[in-house]
Amino acid sequence: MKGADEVLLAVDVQYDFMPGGALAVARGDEIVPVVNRLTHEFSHVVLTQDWHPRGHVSFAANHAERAPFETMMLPYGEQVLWPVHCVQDTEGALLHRDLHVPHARLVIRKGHHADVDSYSAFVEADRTTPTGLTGYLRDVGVKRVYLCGLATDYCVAWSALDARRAGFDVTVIEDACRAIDLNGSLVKAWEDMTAAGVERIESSALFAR
Ligand code: VGL
Ligand code: ZN
Repeated sequence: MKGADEVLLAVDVQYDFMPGGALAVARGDEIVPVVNRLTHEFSHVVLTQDWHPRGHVSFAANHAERAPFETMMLPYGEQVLWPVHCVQDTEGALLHRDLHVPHARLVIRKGHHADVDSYSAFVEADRTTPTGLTGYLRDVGVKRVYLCGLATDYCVAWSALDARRAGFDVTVIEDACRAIDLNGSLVKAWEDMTAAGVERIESSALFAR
């Protein structure tokens, strides 16, 4: 059992990222039992929840003549335009009901500012607005962040990179993640994470210890 200085961050295990969801991640549902097994190994679990207002800038539908998965320049940089997903207080934004994490301490909701996206659980896409997670984790003495969830190449990768920037040791549990994989984003994400010193493991490595 992992102690208080190691946190499991389960990213965006929500219906809109499951097969059939608004922004479906292929085989995203397969991670749920893996994440459930993992949560038993951690006394400290934190969840994230993508949580957008309906008028969110990342939705293609909120821009004239734009289609999902195109990119667009916004004041803070290039933004992928997504199908409408994880709208606050909708069914699609709910955490998967089979996710069993009674002891999760904190749910960080991100992407709630209408004009800024936030893949990262730590810093919004303007690269300046903190979510507060860094402060929380430092305050409670966390040294290493283990990541699982959806999607590997967006919210998991951005969170992993920001966790490194904040000075945490970081491990991504690969078989407890699934990717969107848009225009080579998955290969790029792993290149960036590896270069940043993110450790990459399979969940079996944790159960064997
Ligand atoms: C995500 C795209 C848009 C994710 C969230 O959870 O990876 N991807 N919003
Ligand atoms: Zn989103």
